[in-house]
Amino acid sequence: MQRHDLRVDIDRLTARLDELGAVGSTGDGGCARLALTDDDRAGRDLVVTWMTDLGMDVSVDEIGNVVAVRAGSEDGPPVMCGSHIDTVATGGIYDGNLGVLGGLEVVETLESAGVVTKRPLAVAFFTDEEGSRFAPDMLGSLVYSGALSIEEALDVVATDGARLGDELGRIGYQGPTPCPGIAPYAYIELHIEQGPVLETHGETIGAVTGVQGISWQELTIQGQSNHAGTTPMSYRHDAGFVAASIAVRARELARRMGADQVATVGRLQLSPNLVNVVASKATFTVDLRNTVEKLLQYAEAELSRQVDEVCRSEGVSCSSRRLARFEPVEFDSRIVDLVERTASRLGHSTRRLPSGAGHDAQMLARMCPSGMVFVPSVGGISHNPKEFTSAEHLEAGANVLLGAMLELAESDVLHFDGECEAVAH
Ligand code: HGY
Ligand code: MN
Ligand code: MN
Repeated sequence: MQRHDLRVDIDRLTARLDELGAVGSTGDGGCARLALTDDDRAGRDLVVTWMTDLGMDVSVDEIGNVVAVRAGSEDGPPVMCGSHIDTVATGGIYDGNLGVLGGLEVVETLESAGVVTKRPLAVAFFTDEEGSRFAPDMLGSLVYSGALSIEEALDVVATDGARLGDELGRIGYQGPTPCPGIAPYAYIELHIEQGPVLETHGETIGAVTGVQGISWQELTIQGQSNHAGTTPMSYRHDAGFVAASIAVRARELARRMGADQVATVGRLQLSPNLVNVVASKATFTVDLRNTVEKLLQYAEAELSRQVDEVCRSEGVSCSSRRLARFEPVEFDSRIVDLVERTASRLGHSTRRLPSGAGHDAQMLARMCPSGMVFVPSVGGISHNPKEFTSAEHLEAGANVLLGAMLELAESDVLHFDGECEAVAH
């Protein structure tokens, strides 16, 4: 059979997605495998078993990134695919998992066909992509790419107070392979879109052009606890009111800016969190994103001005802690073209679009020509147990990954002169 005619086995891929999805199952069709928890360990053990069973050479690095390599007929940097297998607490079974298991499906398809590629192939999963327990997000691939030192990363403290290095050791995934990792020949990540664009336009494949900028901060408002019944409104220094006002103003700001601007207050704790006590303290997060760096900077500055305004008028203090800040990233046009060309060759409708979500690919783009393949999310839903992508679309995405990786592994489609064309910040 010609290599171009090879196709994945969708039943095998969906069976693995279901089996991994059952690890940390939340019982409602979703799963929760927060980074470096026992459930994350169980998911890691399962995927490493599959990698080993495929005869791949598996390595674990100092931050727990796992890279499995299938030898090529020649040595040299591998064509890498992958993603993450940690999830948010209300995770679905496709976010991240599809990119890793899609990569294993590519390898198993080649194994079954007895095809050995010129360049080695690698399938990776990166530690703590979600960042919801240990910020920032894409932490493992950030360390892999050399943009965050291993020392700093190991000392990151979780929302539950645990130290990252301690948790990594506890689950047995603090490996010997040094970071930064080897620069792949190229990197390509299959991922669900997690938004409504492909479904709305009736397209099957997204040739992802890049990733929008991400700004995460944690704000702590310090007011004064007081009696909910006896304290006149003019006497109050209500941290709960200030937090709520900032959430409303963030929403208003995104609405007023329009276009790609989004704003989210996703985590909020009040203290003492009692029905009859004016809150003395509020700790909450603000997630701002935009595809244009200058607009993201404007949103940050404008919100900060409004935070000062609200705090002054309520007589409370505010401190803020940066949790994550990534500028927008453009993917290498040669990879974007390759994804689009491969999808068309396979007869799939395709659209170019930026990613609203952060991904490990944006970190690998610092090291090598990188890009992504999107498949539609039903209802645009993600980070929700209802996250769903049809088997037909999963199959289409995995076949585009197969075709693109084969071309990268066999030819000089990149006419690669060793430089990354993409401008990653
Ligand atoms: O937050 C994100 O965009 C990704 O899911 N970590
Ligand atoms: Mn993801
Ligand atoms: Mn996610």
